[in-house]
Amino acid sequence: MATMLDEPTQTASAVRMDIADGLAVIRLNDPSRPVNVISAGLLAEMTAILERLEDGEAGVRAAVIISEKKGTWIAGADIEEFKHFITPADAEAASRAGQEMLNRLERLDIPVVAAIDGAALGGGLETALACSYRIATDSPKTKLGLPEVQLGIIPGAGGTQRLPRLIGLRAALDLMLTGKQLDGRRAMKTGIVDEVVPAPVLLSVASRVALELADRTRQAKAGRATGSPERLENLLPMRRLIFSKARQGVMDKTKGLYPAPLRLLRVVERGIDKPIEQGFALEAQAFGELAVTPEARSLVHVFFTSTAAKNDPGLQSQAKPKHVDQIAVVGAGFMGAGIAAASAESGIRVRLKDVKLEAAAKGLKTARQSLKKRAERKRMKKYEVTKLLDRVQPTTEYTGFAASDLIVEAVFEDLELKHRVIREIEAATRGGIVLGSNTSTIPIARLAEAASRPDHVIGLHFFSPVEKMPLVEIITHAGTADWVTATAHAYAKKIGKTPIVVNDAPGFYVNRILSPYMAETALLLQEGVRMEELDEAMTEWGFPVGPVTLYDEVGLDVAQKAGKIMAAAFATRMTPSDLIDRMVAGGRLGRKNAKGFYRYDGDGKKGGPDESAYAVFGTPPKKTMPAEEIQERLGLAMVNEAVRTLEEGVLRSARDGDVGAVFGIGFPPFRGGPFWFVDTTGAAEVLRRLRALEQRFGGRFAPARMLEEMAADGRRFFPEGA
Ligand code: 3H9
Repeated sequence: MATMLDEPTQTASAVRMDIADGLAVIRLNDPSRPVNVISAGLLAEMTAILERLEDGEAGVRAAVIISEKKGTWIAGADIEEFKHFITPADAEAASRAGQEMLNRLERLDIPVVAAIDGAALGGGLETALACSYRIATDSPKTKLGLPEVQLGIIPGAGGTQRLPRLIGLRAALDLMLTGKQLDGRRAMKTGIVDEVVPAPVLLSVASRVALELADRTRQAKAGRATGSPERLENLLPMRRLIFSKARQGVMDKTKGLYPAPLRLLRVVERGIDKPIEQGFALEAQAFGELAVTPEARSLVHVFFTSTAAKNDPGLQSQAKPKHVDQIAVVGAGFMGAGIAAASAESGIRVRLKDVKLEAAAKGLKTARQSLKKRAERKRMKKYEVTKLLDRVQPTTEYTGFAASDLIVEAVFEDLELKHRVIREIEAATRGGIVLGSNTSTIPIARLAEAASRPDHVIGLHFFSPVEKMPLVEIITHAGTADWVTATAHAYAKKIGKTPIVVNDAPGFYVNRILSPYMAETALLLQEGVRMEELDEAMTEWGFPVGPVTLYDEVGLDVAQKAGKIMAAAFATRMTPSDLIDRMVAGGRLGRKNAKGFYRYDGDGKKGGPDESAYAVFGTPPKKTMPAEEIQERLGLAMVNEAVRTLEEGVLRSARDGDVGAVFGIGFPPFRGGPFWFVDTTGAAEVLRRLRALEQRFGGRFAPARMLEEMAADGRRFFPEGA
C-alpha cells in the first residue's frame, strides 16, 4: 500500500479546481473513500494544484477550498497509512511532506479561504490553519479539532505550531491535549474560524470573502496562524505556569502511561518562541517517534475497531433499520433518565414513564439537568434549549407509546416486574416497535418469554452514567428479528454511542468479563491486601478507576446480585468470596448510601479508604503485594474470560471484544483491548502466565481452549499490521 511518501497510483481525481472570474474553487471529493483524507494521492493532487497557483494560473486572484463530501471537509491524515510506518524516519518523513504542502499553501500570494462544512479534524484543521481565512457552517456535522493524541500521536502537519500562535497557548493546549471537537460557533468563539454561516450559502459567502480579501476591502479577523499575537501569556513566568499546570493535569489524568500528550507539551514549549520552521522540525521528529510506539499502534487499532463496530450491525440478511424519531422509556430512574436525555439530545422525542407522577417528575428533572449542561457547553440559544428540553415528556400512562419507534424498559432488575412491563407495553402498542430491555443480567430469551411478539425483543444494555459511557451492548436472543437488531444498532449510533452486537448468555459480554475480575478482587481483599493497593495497582495498569472503587460506584448490593447470577452459571471461575455479602449485611452499599469500602463526606465526595470496613468483612489488612502480581491476577482473569466468550460464540468477533472492553469498562485503550493484548503479548506468553497462575491458585485460571490452540498454531486474532 502507498503512503504519503510514495508516488501515488493513478486513480480518479480527488481534487478539482474550477476557475471563473479570477476565483479558483478547489473542490475535494475522493471518490474512492467514504471521507476526504490526506492520503498520498490527495497530497500529490494538492501539490500539483499549488504548483499551478504558484505559477500564476491565468487571472486567479483568490481561492476557496470546499468539500463535496457530505459530512466531512477533511478527516485528517489517512490513518490507514500509519500502519505502514515501520521506523520513526518513515513517519517523520510523512509529517514533513504534510508540513511542506501546507507551507506552500500558506505562502501563496493569493488569499485562500477554507470553506468548512463537516469534519475538519487533525490534518484537516491543519489545512484550514494554513489558509488565510476560515468560514465554518452551523451544521451539527461541522466539527473542528486536533484529535491526534487520541491516536497516540501529535499533530504533524504544523498544528502544534500554528494553533498556539493563532488562539493562544492555553486554548490551543486545551484543544490538543483533550482532542475535543468544536462546532462552528464554538470554533469562532475560540478564534479558530472567522465566520459561521448556514451551509447553503457557504460557497457564495466564501467566494465573496476570498475576492474581498484579494481586493483588500476585507481583512481576516483570525488571520494567518503564523503571527505572534501580543498576549499576557507571552510573558515567561505566565508561560511556565501554563506548561507546568498542563503537565500536572496530564500526569493526574494519564499517570504518564500515554507518551503523546507529554511530548506534545515539550514540542509546543520548545517551539513557541523560535522561528516557526524550527517548531515544525521538532513537531516532525516527535510525530515520527510517537507514530511507531506500541501505544499509538493500539490506539489506532481502537479507532478502526470502534468505527467498524459502529458501521456493522452484524446481520446475515439485508434487513433495513426503521427510522427512530420517537421513543418511550419505562422506568424514570437514573438509567432511564440518562437514556431519555441522550436520546433527546440527538433530536429524538421521548416519553418517560414511571408508575408515580413524583418518580416521573424526578426522572424528568434529572434528564433536564443533564440536557441543560450539554446546552450550556454547546452555547445553545434560548429557543433551542426550550426545544431540546421539550423533547422529554413525563407520563404515568402508556399513552403515546403506540406512536413510538422503539421502547426501552429500564425498570428494576426483577424478572417478574420486567415480564409485567413487557405485557403492558404490548397491550398498549401495535407490532413494528422495537422492545429493548436495559437489563444487565437477565437473559433476553427469558424476558422474551412474556412477549407475544418475542422477535421484537432485544437487549439494549447502557452503562452508567449514560451521558459519559460510550458503549451500548446490544443483545440478540435466538428469535430476535433482523430488522429489530438493525434498528437498535442504528438508534445507538444515532445517539452517538458505539454499539456492539452480542449473543444472549449470562452477563452478556461486558459483565461476563468484569465478573472474574471483580471476584478476584474480593479474594485479594480476603487475603488481606489493602483496598487502596488494589486500586492503585489497577489504575497504574491503565484502568480509569480501581476495582474496589468500582464496587462502591456500582453499588455493593447490585454487585452481590450480579455476582450470584454469574456464580450460578460459572461456578468454577466466578464464585465470589462472601466478603461482599458481609459488607451488604453490614449496611454498606457503596457510594449510594455513602458507606462502602471508601469514606464519603456529606456531599458524597469520596475520601480515603474506610478502615472500619476491614472489621465488617472480617480480614484485617496484613500484607503488601507487588503491584505486578495484582495486575497479573486481575488483568489475566479478564483477558482469559474475554477469549472464552469468543470461543463460545457470545462475541461475534475479537473486534467487538476489544471495543466492548475499552468503551464499556475502560480497559486501558493504550493496550488496545483484551484481544489486542493477547496479540501484542503473544498467545504463547499469555498461556504460559495463565498456567503459572493456575498452578498457584487452581482451576479459575485454567486457560481458554482457544488460547491454547492459538499458541500452538502461532495464530493471532488480528492480522499482523492490521
Ligand atoms: C492526522 O490527521 C495526523 C496529522 O496531524 C499529521 C499527518 C502528517 N483516515 O467514522 P465513520 C474512515 S491523524 C482513514 O464511520 P462518520 C473510517 O474508518 C487523523 N480512514 O464516519 C470509515 O471507514 P469504513 C486525525 C478514515 O461520518 C469511514 O471513513 N483525524 C479516517 O461517523 C467512515 O468513518 C481523526 O482522528 C481517517 N482520518 O464520522 C478523525 N477518518 O467505512 C477520524 C474516517 O471502511 N475520523 N475514516 O468503516 C472521525 O472522527 C470520523 O470518521 C469522522 C466521520 C468524524 C471524520
